Amino acid sequence: HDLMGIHPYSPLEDSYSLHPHSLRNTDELCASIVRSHRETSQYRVEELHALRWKLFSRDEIQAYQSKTVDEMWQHCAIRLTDAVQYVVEFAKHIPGFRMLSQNDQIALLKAGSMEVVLVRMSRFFNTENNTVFFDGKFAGTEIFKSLVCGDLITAVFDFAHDICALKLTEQQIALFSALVLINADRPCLEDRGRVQRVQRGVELGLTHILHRDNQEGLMHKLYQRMAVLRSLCSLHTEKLCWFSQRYPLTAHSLFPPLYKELFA
Ligand code: CLR
Repeated sequence: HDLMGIHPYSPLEDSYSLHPHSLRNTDELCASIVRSHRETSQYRVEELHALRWKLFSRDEIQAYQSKTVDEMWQHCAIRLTDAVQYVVEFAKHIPGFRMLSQNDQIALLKAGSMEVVLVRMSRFFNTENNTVFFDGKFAGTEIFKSLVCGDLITAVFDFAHDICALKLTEQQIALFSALVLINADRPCLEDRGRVQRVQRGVELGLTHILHRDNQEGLMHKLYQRMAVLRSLCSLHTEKLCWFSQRYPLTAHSLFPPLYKELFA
């Protein structure tokens, strides 16, 4: 039963460059991860590029800033959950993911879905004016003022800026996102060995496309960014914890169920 989903990427074949068969498998793995990324990324880069000077007006910014803390949290939680839902869809189409137990799928999504949203944020980011595409227009950090978590917002914007500086291609973003998700070191996994086999396949895929793009040096940088992602997500959890203590009713009854399920 073990063989169905991940057989093509079994550890026996990890010297893929010497074996035409597994090279083909790696190509196929990359292609399906890239396709899945494309189909779940909401906007194409060209579309976002065309919109990049569509900014919020002074009055619109004012309106966001006059929201109460709980109104703005609820609003952002809904937007984030929407983004997370696309990441769940992306995960389901990573070869091997659906062959993991439901427990392990959920454990990987709990630990990684927010991280992938943050990787994806770089596609929605304009580095020229430090704005992110949010609610149909580009917004600077000031729009999130009423969340009262300025440190998190600043850190998240800095991260997006930093990822943009790597100038990743869509294929590199796709494979990097898959690697962030399929991580055998996440807590609460039942069958680490199986996750590890899927992870090896994705790692081979990323190595393969970086090699093809002549950018092997990026691998090291991407692993460094994974550590930053972990710290951003624990900051997010910390903020959510703070918010739920102060506004238990909003957190309990007005947050989307998926947001609570994954992050609370
Ligand atoms: C990320 C890429 C997705 C589309 C998308 C939707 C919602 C955006 C998110 C992106 C980036 C981060 C974001 C979020 C809404 C609120 C959140 C701007 C662009 C900011 C950082 C506020 C976080 C607030 C929590 C503390 C609740 O495909």
